[in-house]
Parts: sequence; C-alpha cells; structure tokens
Amino acid sequence: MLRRAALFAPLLALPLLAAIPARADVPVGAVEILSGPNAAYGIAIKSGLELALEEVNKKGVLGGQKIALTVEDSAGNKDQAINAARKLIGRDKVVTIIGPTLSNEMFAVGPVTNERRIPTIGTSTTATGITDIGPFIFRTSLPESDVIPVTLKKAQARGVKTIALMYANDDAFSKSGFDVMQAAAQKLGLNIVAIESFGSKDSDFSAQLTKIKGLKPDAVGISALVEPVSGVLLQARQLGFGKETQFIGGNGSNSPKLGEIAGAAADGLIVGSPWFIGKPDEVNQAFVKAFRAKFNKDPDQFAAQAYDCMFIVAAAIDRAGAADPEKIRDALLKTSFSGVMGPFTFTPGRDPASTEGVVVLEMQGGKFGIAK
Ligand code: 1QQ
Repeated sequence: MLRRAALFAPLLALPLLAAIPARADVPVGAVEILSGPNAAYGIAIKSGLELALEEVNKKGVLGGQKIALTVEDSAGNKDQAINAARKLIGRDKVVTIIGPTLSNEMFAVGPVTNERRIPTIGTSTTATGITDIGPFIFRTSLPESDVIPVTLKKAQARGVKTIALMYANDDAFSKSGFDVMQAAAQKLGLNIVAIESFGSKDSDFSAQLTKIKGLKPDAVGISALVEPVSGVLLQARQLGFGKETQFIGGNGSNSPKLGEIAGAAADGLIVGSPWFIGKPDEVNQAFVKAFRAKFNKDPDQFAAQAYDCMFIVAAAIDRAGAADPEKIRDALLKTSFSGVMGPFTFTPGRDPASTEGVVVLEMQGGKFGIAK
C-alpha cells in the first residue's frame, strides 16, 4: 500500500497545478476560396498559411501559446464569405481574420468585421479602396495601382504603342484593375483603341475579340480572374491572334492555374508580381523548398503572400501582449518584418508601404519566368 501511495504521490500536486489557468490557444481565422472556379487562389493561400503556422507554433506566441487557425471556405461568394466571418467571430472567437481572397468579397466582409472591430487582413486583395473600408482593414498585397504601371511600362519598352482593354464588369477587382490599366496606359501615352467588357462567367468572347482583332492593337490588356482570362486567351488564339500581340494580365492572371487551363494559349502573357519563385535570397529559397516538401508542388504568389502574413500576425499578437483584437490592430500598424516578399511595413492607411521589388513575369510553357 505504501509503495502504491508513493507511486501516486505526484498526483497530490495536481490541485495546485489546476489553479494555474490552462494556456489556451489563440484563435485566428481565415476566409478563403476553397471550392468553385476560383479555388486555386484560396488553396494556395491556405497552404502558405499552414506552412508558416508550423514554424510559428514551434515557438508559439505570448510566451508559448499556439495559434489555432480555422480556415472557412467562402467559395468566392460574398454571402458565404460574410457567414464564414460571422462564424469565425461568434463561434471561434477569433482575434484576427486573414482574407477574404477576393476584393469582391472584402467589400462585403470588411464592413462587417470592421464593425466588430476584428483586424482583417487581405493577402490577395488588390482593388483600389480596400483599406478605406475602415480602420480594422489591412492588406499585405500590393494594390494593382502599384503593379500595373510597371507591367505596362515593360510592354511599352517592348514596342507597344496601341492597346485594347478588356475586363470583367461584375467583379470589383476586375473593374478596379481595368480603371488602373486605363489610367496607366494614358499616363504612358499609349493609344487605347478599344475597351470591351464581359461577365466573369461568360465563355464566349468572340464578339469583343473580333472587334479588337480588326483594330490590330499591339497589346491587349485583360483585367479579370483566371478562368475568364484563360477563356479569352484560348478564344483569341482560335481567332488568329498570334505572337505579334502582347497580352497583358493583372493579379488575377498571376496563378499557375492560367497555364493549366489555357496551356500554350497563355504563352507570352506578361503580368507584374511582387514575388517570384526564383528570388535568390535565403529566406525565399528555404520557403520554396519547405513548400515543395510539404505540398509536392511549387508555391505561387498567393502562397508566398499568405506565408508572410501568418508571421506578421504572430508578431503582432506578441507585440500586443494579449489575444486582444484592439491591441493586435495597433500592433499590426507597427509591423516591421522581412519575409519571402522582402522588407514589409504598413502605411498609416494599412496598405503595404514598399512598392519595390515588383517584377514582370512572362508565361511560357505553363510556367512564369522573368520577362525579358
Ligand atoms: C482581388 C485579386 C484577385 C486576383 C485575388 C485572387 O487581386 O480580388 O483583389
């Protein structure tokens, strides 16, 4: 009996231990597109977040607490995105939300999460006006207004003088990207010969493309998400657009999905990007290696941006000193981070401060390389 009691002696210490509150996880949410036609974006983002989280949780935050990440699927749908955010706030008590994926969704979700005073950070939202939604809305993605002018400059350097613009008129990112393309083209003195729009779910672009073909522009700029951009390119090739036409995309085109859907039809398309897989610095190369090992495929821009964001959030929680959304918001503003995207700080308006490092990529054989 005595020996037995000795064995259980450590249990006597338990009531004492129980008096110390358990170190609860810090709940963080993400609203991303995991199903439907735009799932490639959200799945890349989720992968980037999860890879970073493994590293973050080795040390934890706030002296050893783990971040518990819950990713909800928005399916690219505004109402579903709002419901997802409400669930994350109400059920999971998240202290920060990453996402949603599309600007279109952020314009719906942002007002809700801003009102609930939950810091909400887009990692892929590039439309004009995202952070104007309110003081709790941040983004780590470079807006199209910082990227498109660089892309058009590249096209001009390649000899482009005339351009036709096409855009999806039912998506906030696509419309905003078009406005930016138009303004940037005008600023560079390019001659805009045609402006044509379509719906994101359209599959027939022949009327618009036939009209544009007759005008023989040097370039065609397309502001849309990856499925319609792919559809436009496939049909353009059928209608006889060849290498003489410089196709130009926006952030929606900067996905390997473009090569998967459009194949050789996407060859030659150029797009500006804040990140490139071949970035030689050690941090990026380690990220690419770890991503390949975990997911058995290459990361894309969306994964890279999400990867950095998770570290930015973890550091902000630490600086906040508590799992408190208000304090995390203030701490986010003091972000000073260097990740796979390079050095990162927020402007007082909660946009990325540095526009350095934009590279122009060109699609060739289903892969993006540096445009020459
Ligand atoms: C936006 C975008 C999309 C291409 C993200 C996937 O840039 O909606 O703002």
